[in-house]
Amino acid sequence: MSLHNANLTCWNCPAIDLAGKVDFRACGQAVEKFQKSLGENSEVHIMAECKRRPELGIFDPMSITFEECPEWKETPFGYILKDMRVMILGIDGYLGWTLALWLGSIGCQVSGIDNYNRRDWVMERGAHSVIPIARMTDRLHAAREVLGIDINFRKMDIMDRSHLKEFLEEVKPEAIVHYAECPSAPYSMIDADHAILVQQNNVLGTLGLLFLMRDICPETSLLKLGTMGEYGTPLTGRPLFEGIFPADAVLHWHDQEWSLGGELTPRDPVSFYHVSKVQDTFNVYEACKYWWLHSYDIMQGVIYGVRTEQVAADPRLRTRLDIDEWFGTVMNRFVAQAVVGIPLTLYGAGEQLRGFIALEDAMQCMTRLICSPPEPGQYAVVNQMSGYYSLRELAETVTRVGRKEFHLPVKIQRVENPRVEADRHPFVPIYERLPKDFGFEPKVPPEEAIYNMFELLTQPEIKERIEQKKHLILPRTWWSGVKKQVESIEVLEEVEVPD
Ligand code: USQ
Repeated sequence: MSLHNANLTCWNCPAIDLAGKVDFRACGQAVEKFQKSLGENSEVHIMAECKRRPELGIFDPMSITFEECPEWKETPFGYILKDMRVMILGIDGYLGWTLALWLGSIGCQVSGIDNYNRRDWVMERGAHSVIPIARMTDRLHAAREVLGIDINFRKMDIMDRSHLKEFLEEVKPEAIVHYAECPSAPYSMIDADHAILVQQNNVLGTLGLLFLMRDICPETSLLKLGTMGEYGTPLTGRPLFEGIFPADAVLHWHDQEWSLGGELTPRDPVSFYHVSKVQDTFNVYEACKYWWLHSYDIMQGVIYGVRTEQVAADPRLRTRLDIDEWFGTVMNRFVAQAVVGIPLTLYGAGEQLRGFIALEDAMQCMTRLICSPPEPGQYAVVNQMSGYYSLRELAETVTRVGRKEFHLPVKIQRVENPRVEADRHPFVPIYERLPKDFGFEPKVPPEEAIYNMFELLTQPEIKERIEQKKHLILPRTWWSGVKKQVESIEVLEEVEVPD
């Protein structure tokens, strides 16, 4: 079967040099449509050069496919540029470090920056990664020694544009993965200082990056992490399309109809952190429009898990895992709670529905997207999740695995919900593009990721690290600004755990 990106052409390739050789009207639209709009006898042709194969001279970028080009090689995730230069912003984080090793293992030349903000923010809250993580120098050393991966790392703040400019000029990345944001909703809701810090770091960091890309590497594809939480959970049950209304969506009002096709869908974020992601959406969307940047906005569901082959290869290569109220995502928190005997904390009714994805599956999606760069000017969106569940269902799954496989007396409790969110609502996420257009197949069911987490977190050293931070599990950050720890509403003693 042919790979999902076999028929893409140099038009999508980051090695192309389009400057001055392309009609502006070609950008942001399908090539076929553009050519048709010019008419058969048009004098306008899209011409380009290749940065990797200058011997081709000036040529029609639609004439060579990835499958035909010797610079693209086959991998299980699609064709990928040989030694593709991928820069990861936020390379020291939970996702960034995992992706660096993953991409290195399939032959990418990985570079990255980080200013250790995540380590600092977690420390500021008095918490720690319950999986101990090595210092960056030791991580880099271990990556070379154990996996033979050389990572070009610079300690740098994304806001330091002059140094980032130099690094971009030096590396000339062919894809940029942008993870350099503060990922926490509760952290952004602590007080004004934290809300401002999160929005400044996320929104202005991204905005500065867009200008640098315009000036240095406009052909590079940008993979920017958004969130499913940008959409909120509309009580009408309107489907959560992939960022943009599909061509056949229609607004019907006062006996008239308008097409919504191609417009951004409404956003209804659920914290000041989520608002920062919505602002990013607009900034990236505009940059693609003004400067022909190529971008994927990746609306990722709640992530969980600790395992990929590479991070499991050596204790020094492990990625972080947070379980405190600010930086721990719900599934990771549940497993940690189960390990130290705290009843799993369902906020409110526990009937909230969310999209989820395991760490390893998220890595697969990112790789497939890196392999299929968008067209010039294209702002594309994917909803990156492998399934959706109610929090109660997940708590039951954690309970089942914990009791059956690890003989732990796991219980579930309902606690006051410190957030402002509907805890009973319709939820119709559309997440078709990754499987349909990019060949994504989820490989890790929740049970398996939960099992792997239990295996690691029940190790005495890690269990002890969870015990040390037990007091940071019950939340105190209320969206209302109230200052108190949430109270338990009930412990669901006799919860039936279906097989
Ligand atoms: N929740 C509980 N119990 C807990 C922790 C959380 O019931 O102990 C509930 C929350 O009320 C919420 C849901 O679980 O309804 C998810 O909470 P979360 O803390 O796991 O995730 P969230 O704050 O939504 O943010 C996380 C990541 C963020 C990402 C987002 C994807 O931190 O970076 O953007 O997941 S999404 O949720 O789809 O927006």
